[in-house]
Amino acid sequence: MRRGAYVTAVVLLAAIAGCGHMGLGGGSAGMSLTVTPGEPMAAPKKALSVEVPARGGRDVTIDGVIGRGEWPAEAAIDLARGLETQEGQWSGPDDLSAKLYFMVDAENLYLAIDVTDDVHDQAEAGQLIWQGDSVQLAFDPLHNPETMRHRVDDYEYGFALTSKGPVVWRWKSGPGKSDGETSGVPMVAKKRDGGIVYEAAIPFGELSPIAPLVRPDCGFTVAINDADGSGRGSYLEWTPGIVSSKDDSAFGELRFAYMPPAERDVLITLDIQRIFADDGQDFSFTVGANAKKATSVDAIIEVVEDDQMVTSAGAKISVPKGISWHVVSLPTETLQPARYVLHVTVKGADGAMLFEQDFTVYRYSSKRDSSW
Ligand SMILES: [Ca+2]
Ligand SMILES: [Ca+2]
Ligand SMILES: [Ca+2]
Repeated sequence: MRRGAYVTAVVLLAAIAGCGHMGLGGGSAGMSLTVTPGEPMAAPKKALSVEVPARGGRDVTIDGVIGRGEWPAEAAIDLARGLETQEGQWSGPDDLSAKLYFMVDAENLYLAIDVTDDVHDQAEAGQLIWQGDSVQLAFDPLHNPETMRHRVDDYEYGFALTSKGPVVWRWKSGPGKSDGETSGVPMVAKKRDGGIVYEAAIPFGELSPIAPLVRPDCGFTVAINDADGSGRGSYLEWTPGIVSSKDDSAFGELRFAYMPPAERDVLITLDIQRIFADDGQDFSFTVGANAKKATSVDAIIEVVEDDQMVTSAGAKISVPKGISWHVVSLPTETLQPARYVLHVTVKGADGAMLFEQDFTVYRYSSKRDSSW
């Protein structure tokens, strides 16, 4: 029943907003959001950084063959020596080395991995493909590294050429995605003389919340595993963070070429900055926008407790042409200490929904409640 009450409230708000009105924000609720200029989520510039060019007019065919003119002439990452090896079995670049090529457009991250390897050996076809010839790719979409573990937004993908053909495996998936073999990523692996080529187009829907049209970078690293007939004998890693420990603070990064939004006037990404708010602290969000031309968007935050809307607040954000960042803050002085869900929506000037997500937050009072 209480869930039903919340759904009704959301529908009501949608109906009001659909009439071009700001909805409940600034009405009887008496709360308002403040908007200040922001910065992209803090991401220390990494020592190892790859500039990913826009695909532009290049035609990419995912066929396991690096065609003439298909990819940039220079490899973005060249793994020509064993950064780390197991049991000292790496005998040189002909045993294992790899070149990686990247491109980006609004839909996909394109990736070609040209691996030099003397013996193809892949006996698995599932989660153990890392034990044979394979590639492991790790992404930190929000670029929020935390030492020694993958966070909720992170992905770890595997590519392998198995007895049943090319396999794309996900050991770690981002929010709302399932682990295991995935058919959502076109990938072809094909042997060549003295090696193998993996070619893939990873849809950004399979890397969410990576959003290159708004957020220009993400954490990234790659490991190439080599078995030559007796189990994984060596591997190459661009940076640590995959093989010996899952550590996204050790990753390098991808920096995506700027691309103007093609289909919509404005694209929005949004991250929460504070989940726990003490007395005097706001709940705040970083909003990233990429606009074809200067415009404005409406941010609305509904505060929900036990599926009942407590209050809501809205604000208009002026968005300049190009990429811009804004901090939206929700004051908390009228909120009693409790767990809340913030239902956040951002709508365009025409009322179109640009962003919608729930965030669970905690209001507490270290003065009033010593149990914290
Ligand atoms: Ca190709
Ligand atoms: Ca080898
Ligand atoms: Ca091999």
